[in-house]
Amino acid sequence: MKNEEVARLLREMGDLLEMGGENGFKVVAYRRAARSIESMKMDLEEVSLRGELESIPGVGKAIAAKIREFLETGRIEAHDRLFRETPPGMAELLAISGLGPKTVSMLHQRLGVSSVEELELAAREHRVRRLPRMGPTSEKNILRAIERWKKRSDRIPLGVAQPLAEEILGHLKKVEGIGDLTLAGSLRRGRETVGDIDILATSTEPAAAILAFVEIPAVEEVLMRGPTKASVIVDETVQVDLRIVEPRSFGTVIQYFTGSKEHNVKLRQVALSKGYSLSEYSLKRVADGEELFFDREEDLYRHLGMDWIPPEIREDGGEVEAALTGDLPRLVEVSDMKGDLHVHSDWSDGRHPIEEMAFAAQKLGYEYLAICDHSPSLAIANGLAEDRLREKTELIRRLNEEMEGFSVLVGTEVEIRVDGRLDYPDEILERCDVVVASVHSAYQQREREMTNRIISAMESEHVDVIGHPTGRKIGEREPYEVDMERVLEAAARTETAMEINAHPSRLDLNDRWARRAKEMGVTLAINTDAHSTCGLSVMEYGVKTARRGWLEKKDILNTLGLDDLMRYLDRS
Ligand code: DGT
Ligand code: CA
Ligand code: CA
Ligand code: ZN
Repeated sequence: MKNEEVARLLREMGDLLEMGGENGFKVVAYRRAARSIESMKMDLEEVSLRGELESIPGVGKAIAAKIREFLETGRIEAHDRLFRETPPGMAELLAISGLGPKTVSMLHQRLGVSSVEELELAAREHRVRRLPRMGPTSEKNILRAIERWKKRSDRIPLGVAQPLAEEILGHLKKVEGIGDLTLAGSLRRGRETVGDIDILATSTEPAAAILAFVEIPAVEEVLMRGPTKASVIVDETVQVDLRIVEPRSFGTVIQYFTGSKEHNVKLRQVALSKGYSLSEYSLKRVADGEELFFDREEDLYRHLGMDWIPPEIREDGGEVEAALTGDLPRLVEVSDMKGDLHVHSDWSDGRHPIEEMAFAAQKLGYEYLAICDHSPSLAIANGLAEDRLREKTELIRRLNEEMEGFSVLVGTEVEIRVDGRLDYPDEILERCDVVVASVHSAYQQREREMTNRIISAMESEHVDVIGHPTGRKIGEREPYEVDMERVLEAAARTETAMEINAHPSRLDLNDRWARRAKEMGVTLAINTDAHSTCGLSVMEYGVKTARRGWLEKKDILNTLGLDDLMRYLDRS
């Protein structure tokens, strides 16, 4: 689907124009077109083929021509030109949170600011507070946002790295001579961000394998190339390392390169205590220097007197001790998931109709899907007024009569308002099968207020799940200030499930809080928050996060079959 890319470019054009001092209809037109294209269900290519581009709200002759240009050439020349004409530092200013194009334009015109450094200086010298609509507080906020921007990590989100890695594995799999092939490093451990992509393989012809690797079309640069290993760059900034390994030590090598470093240190201690020295390639008996090789990881762990440890928990968080005593958890798996309790449809800000979401979920082998559209106060996401929710409920009832072996559940993602009240009255919530309650506003509240706000939502007997409980977006937005220990205590007491939002930019709760929640007796739910049928597939990231939090099937609400789930939801 080209829709998202086109919408992004058009929106960027609006921003760039506005930064350049343009205002009025042109800026508005680009944004309006971007919005309609984003929420459109049909593929732009198809619309263009039918000659109907101009029937899209906000798209006139000029914008339609630009869309056609993109569909034919993959670029929009006017966009590239605007980008070239904007001083490079200014586009970067947009990445400072709280700064929109209008403010950036004013900063440029009044203070001559065209880079983050210049903005920082201007704020420190108190020149910013003298501008219209600015003051000491906004100056302080800008400085704080700049600090955060400087600390932003260049680590790659799991949701970007995993598909890239799979694409590369797909190419390598077809190369002559390659035998075993696996991911290693933090990506195999399922960390929420990774420094690079580590791949290990065996091959009867290492040189040919390395050659094939550096020639994969996605490779943009070759950093290093030797007889058995190479490092390349894909997707502008992502480093991929490939190592070709001897088959007889494959198990030992993948163990080493899967890490974590801390886990490996602990494992070497265990080896020493049993009279072995563990290296990258082998296990050596200290007494007589005899070297043992393992082609499978399982055999290495077993030889050290322990169970095989799933990569996700190899972080020196007690897993080595548990493996030695046979007390490892049986971690939850994607195939344990029986449904998804938080997705959106085109009734609010989702892209696809309820039927399509339901069919897609059924195809994944689920038994149920809860359609949780937004509530009225989230107007930008087209939240549902009460009568529309009733209408939607009717539609779901009819749909359920048609579907076999699958149930669509009536849900809502209800706003937790600033004061902790919910955005629908009790009699509406009562009629929903599943109520997810979430915070989408007033992120700046103080910790006490935010904590109490979420806890009061949990006190409602209708609330089943707290959605994305800390509000963070990886690399984009810090979690809001909240006393999570108190929230989890309340979750245990009120028997409210905590969500692990599986969207790779959220993963919220994160692995550590998920583990803490389990310790405190809280039930978790792993939900995708899908806004389209493709969005359902991010479940794997949520499950990885749950596994990193040591969670088992029994800790997770939506591993229950439909009947057990309904009994659980109806209790009170
Ligand atoms: P990343 O890439 O920063 O997300 O994290 P990792 O864990 O993938 O680290 P990376 O790519 O530097 O190395 C992959 C694995 O190799 C790492 O998890 C453990 C192992 N390793 C690398 N360097 C060392 C080291 O100096 N000591 C030990 N014990 N293991 C190492
Ligand atoms: Ca790595
Ligand atoms: Ca590496
Ligand atoms: Zn949502």
